[in-house]
Amino acid sequence: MLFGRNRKNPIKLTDKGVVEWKYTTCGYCSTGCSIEVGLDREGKAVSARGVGDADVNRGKLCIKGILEYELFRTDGRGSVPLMRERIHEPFRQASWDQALDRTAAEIQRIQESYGRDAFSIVSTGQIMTEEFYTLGKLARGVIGTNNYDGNTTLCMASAVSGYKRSFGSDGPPGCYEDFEHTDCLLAIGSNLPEQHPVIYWRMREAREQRNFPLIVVDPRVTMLAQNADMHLPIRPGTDVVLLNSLAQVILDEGLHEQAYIDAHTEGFEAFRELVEQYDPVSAARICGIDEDSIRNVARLYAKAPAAMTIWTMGINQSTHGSDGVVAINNLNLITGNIGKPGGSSLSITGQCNAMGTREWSSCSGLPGYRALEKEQDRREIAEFWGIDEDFFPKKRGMFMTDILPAIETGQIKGLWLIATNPMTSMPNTARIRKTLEKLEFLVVQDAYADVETNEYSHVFLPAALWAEKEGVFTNTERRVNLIRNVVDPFADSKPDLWIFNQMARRIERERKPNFPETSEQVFEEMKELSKGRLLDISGMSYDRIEQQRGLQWPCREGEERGAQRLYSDGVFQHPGGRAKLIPLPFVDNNECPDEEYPFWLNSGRVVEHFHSRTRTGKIGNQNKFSPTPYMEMNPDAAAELGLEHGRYARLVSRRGDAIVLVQCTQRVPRDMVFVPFHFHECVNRVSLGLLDPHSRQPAFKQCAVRVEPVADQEAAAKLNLAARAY
Ligand SMILES: Nc1nc2c(c(=O)[nH]1)N[C@H]1C(S)=C(S)[C@@H](COP(=O)(O)OP(=O)(O)OC[C@H]3O[C@@H](n4cnc5c(=O)[nH]c(N)nc54)[C@H](O)[C@@H]3O)O[C@H]1N2
Ligand SMILES: Nc1nc2c(c(=O)[nH]1)N[C@H]1C(S)=C(S)[C@@H](COP(=O)(O)OP(=O)(O)OC[C@H]3O[C@@H](n4cnc5c(=O)[nH]c(N)nc54)[C@H](O)[C@@H]3O)O[C@H]1N2
Ligand code: SF4
Ligand SMILES: [Mo]
Repeated sequence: MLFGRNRKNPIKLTDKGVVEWKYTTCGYCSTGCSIEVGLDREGKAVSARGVGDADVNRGKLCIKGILEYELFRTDGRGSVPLMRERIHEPFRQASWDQALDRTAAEIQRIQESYGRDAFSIVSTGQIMTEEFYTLGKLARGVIGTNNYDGNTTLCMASAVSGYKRSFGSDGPPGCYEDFEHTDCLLAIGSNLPEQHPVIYWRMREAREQRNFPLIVVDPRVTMLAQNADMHLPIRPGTDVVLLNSLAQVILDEGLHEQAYIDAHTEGFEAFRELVEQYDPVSAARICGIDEDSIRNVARLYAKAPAAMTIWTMGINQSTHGSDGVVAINNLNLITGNIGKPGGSSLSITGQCNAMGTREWSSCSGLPGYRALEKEQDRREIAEFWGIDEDFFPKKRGMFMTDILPAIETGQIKGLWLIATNPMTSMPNTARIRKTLEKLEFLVVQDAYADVETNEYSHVFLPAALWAEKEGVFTNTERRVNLIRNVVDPFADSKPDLWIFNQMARRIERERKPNFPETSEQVFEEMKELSKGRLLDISGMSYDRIEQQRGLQWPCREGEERGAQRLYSDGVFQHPGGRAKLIPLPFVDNNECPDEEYPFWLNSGRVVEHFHSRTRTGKIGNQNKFSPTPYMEMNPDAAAELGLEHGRYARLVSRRGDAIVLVQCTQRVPRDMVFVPFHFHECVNRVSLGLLDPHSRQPAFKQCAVRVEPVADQEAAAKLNLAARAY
């Protein structure tokens, strides 16, 4: 019977007529999977497959990577430059010369009228590293504005800040192979199976071999939590308290590595004194994790021959984001778990090239992890670029989250947005809208003309996307991987590199750096600047990267492969070479639930969508899984308010409101709702985004809301549909 049915409907793979496979790297998340895109006889991208001998993904891809080749034909792409005198008027098509000339003229007008820093630039984590380096050269070396940052302030700023405070430099010290050596894995505020599916698969494979304990800290019962040995449903925003308490138990019970602490760290006494206040009984009252669980986890972690911690936005997007990262580093320093196989503080990065911007964009300083604050760094770069050292400011300027308020107060008059969509991704949409409307000049450079932020622009520059161009990305484990140019740019869109180079020609300055034309030439220049530094890439070349399916830095000239881990020798980047143990007192400064707003609002992501959905919202097989804005809500809480699964409800905060579909699930506790942030006019209409004092990253994960039933379901459905945008 079964045999017969199978014969009738045999599984058949469609022959898509692929005649050539081209090597590239996925452009969504920071896992960094190697992909081959299949081209048919007409050169059209028709298929994709994971690269089998790539160490990162070993042939696997997630749903986004598998369908990524469909991007080249998605709706809403920018085909020609657009211009208008005033926002909200219709755009008219322009030539590249017209659009670039107008932008250059506006930049210069604003700088001459209001000062150099009155024109601001905000970029992304999603263009090539060569493009980042070139943009940095343009922003710091030609335009000369100090108000230059990226959306990584919404994402990785706390990790960067925490690494710098503990180790003296940015740079995740571990790698994926650490899963194959670890004896205990602590995952904090990270939903790996949905947000980094292939890293999750690597972790699971390793765990099936050696069955090490997995402890997940997350207020939601995520897919990762369901797979854990222990799930700690922490009270939002209190991870520092839990981490201080783990350290307290470890020190109190003498489970720490005194020899490592003595040889490689400083500040132990002050640290020990502070954590004494965080005994498990006191800590449990604040963080909501019972005292015995705290003790058990501390013992498990400290007694494991090698233990590692991974984290993502549950830590970074908090008013204690930077402190949370330092607390993780403290834990690993006192247990001697840095730079050894299976022992690490591994921040799981977000966007495909969030690392590339940290390393090379000059957003937070100068290229190659150099700082504006250091005279020698300023001199080196000024000489290399052939410009005056005095052209550089001596201190970094504003972060993205300070740039927008500075537009509000009139300090900043012009803005250039590159591959970021703050109308959807920044907290408090109403405020962002007013801010953008206030600008004298906004230029939006994006692959999609229908990106929401473009409603507020004077000039739109259509950019080529992903494998329509060539360059490198750096992934979570510091692996530099190559994107080969698979197809031509869509219509008259241009690679971001080309756009930056054109702009450099149009800004008048006495002395200007040289701007090489091809990405490979730019890469060669970066190699030169990386020599002898922590992020040395001088041993790499495009061809070698492709052959090896990605190379990790540092990879020095003449080296066959890069280093898997940093700080294996126990020498850190602070002067004197020691890591710092930093005491972290906790102050509760969140907007917490109260009688009027009784729920925690938590937000994040789902596997099938990427951010503001400019891409995934248009790929049918991805969009169909969650086409409309919705909210996870505990069924008991819903019943109490008379809300039903599948009906619309109104989410209200002190900032605004949003209409969402109620999805009843035990995944969230009774006093919390969770909303994916992928939809325009949705969760960020209500979010607050208090800033971390060190990293200036918004606490997207914590604020207070109430939920109201909606009588007119039909009207709500319309509003909800409007938020889909695509
Ligand atoms: N499919 C898909 N994958 C992506 C992305 C995408 O948009 N879609 N985006 C990429 C990017 S840029 C990023 S930054 C990463 C983000 O990757 P993740 O950080 O893994 O994803 P999020 O859903 O933002 O948040 C993770 C978890 O933090 C938890 N959390 C909330 N508050 C707290 C808290 O106070 N403490 C703790 N411990 N946890 C808390 C949330 O409940 C949530 O489950 O994903 C990357 N990968
Ligand atoms: N409530 C809430 N808000 C959040 C978060 C959250 O968890 N909750 N997470 C935050 C985080 S971690 C992040 S990273 C941000 C992301 O926020 P954004 O960066 O604003 O979101 P994206 O939709 O990724 O925007 C990237 C834009 O770049 C365009 N693009 C893609 N490739 C190219 C290219 O090659 N060139 C050019 N020029 N354009 C290109 C895309 O079309 C898209 O419009 O959102 C943040 N916002
Ligand atoms: S796991 Fe990340 S890098 Fe890999 S295919 Fe999926 S989205 Fe792309
Ligand atoms: Mo992110």
